[in-house]
Amino acid sequence: MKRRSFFKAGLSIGAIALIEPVKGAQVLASSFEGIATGPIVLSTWVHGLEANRAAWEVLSKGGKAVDAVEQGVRVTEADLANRSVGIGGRPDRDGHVTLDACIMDEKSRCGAVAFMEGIAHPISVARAIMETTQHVMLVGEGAEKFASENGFEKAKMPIAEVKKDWKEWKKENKEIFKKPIINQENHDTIGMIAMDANGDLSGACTTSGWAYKMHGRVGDSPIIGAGLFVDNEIGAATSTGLGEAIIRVAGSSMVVELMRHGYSPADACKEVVNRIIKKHSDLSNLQCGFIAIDKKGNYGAYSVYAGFNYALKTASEDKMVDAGFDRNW
Ligand code: SD4
Repeated sequence: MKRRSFFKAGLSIGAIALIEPVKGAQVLASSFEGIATGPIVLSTWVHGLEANRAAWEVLSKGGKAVDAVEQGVRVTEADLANRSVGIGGRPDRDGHVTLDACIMDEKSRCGAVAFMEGIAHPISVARAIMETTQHVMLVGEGAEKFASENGFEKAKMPIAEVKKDWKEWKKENKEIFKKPIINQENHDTIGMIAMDANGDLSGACTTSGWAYKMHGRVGDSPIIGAGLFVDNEIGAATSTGLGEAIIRVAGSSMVVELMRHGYSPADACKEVVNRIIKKHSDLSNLQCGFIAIDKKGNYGAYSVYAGFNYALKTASEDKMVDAGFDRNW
């Protein structure tokens, strides 16, 4: 079924009352979607507010979206209080903090790192892979070697407090396959998507992944098409939540593809969430959320469970917005 985007460009952001429906069209607007004129940046979760402000430093001066998203998520990577991204991230079950990140620009160029340890800013390594190599993704030791050879800052992980928590966790979870949970307390990945003054789109996603995961596990966040996708003709999307479920539906690329076929960003996110719901008989602790923006500045988000929100920044807005959701916890 084809859906149209029912919003007329040129109006303000966010709230229902500010969105003028195209004559005769059904009004689908709600608090979890809206439209922006001019540059816009969206990112997952509340740490996105600070990250968006760094991105805005770039966007408000006429800078490129790709620079904005890199600068933006670096703030979260450096935030020692964030337990799912960068230096303050939680380790896997063996005590290693393994980092995943990817970036994609308006020319559909992309770069990614996965299963990389000891480097402070995985997103910048991903960008360097995109810009200076013939490859898209480097993992593990190869990514670390590339990062050291190119002078990227190192960092000791896990930090002391996180190591202490992990030791406690180990004591309580002696069975090897005790399932760690990803739920409303165990998230914080940052996915950021932006449109610059030129109308170009880019995105970035960075995480230390599912806390206490199996050593070697890689989630959706560094996988182009799963954790992030940008098509400058259509739009951009990024995700957060249980990576395994997002990979199964090629989540972010599917959101963009649905927008290509006329879905609004919020409806595209909802459709992909519905596919995830259909494919899983056990939805306990299965939180996944998507945020998306289209080429006209429409934006929206949707998640399996309540509680997912995203940070929005434009010339006139700087706020958190609750995503639409399928169910309560
Ligand atoms: C992962 N999607 O590694 C990430 C985790 C996440 O907020 O988003 N946490 O599966």
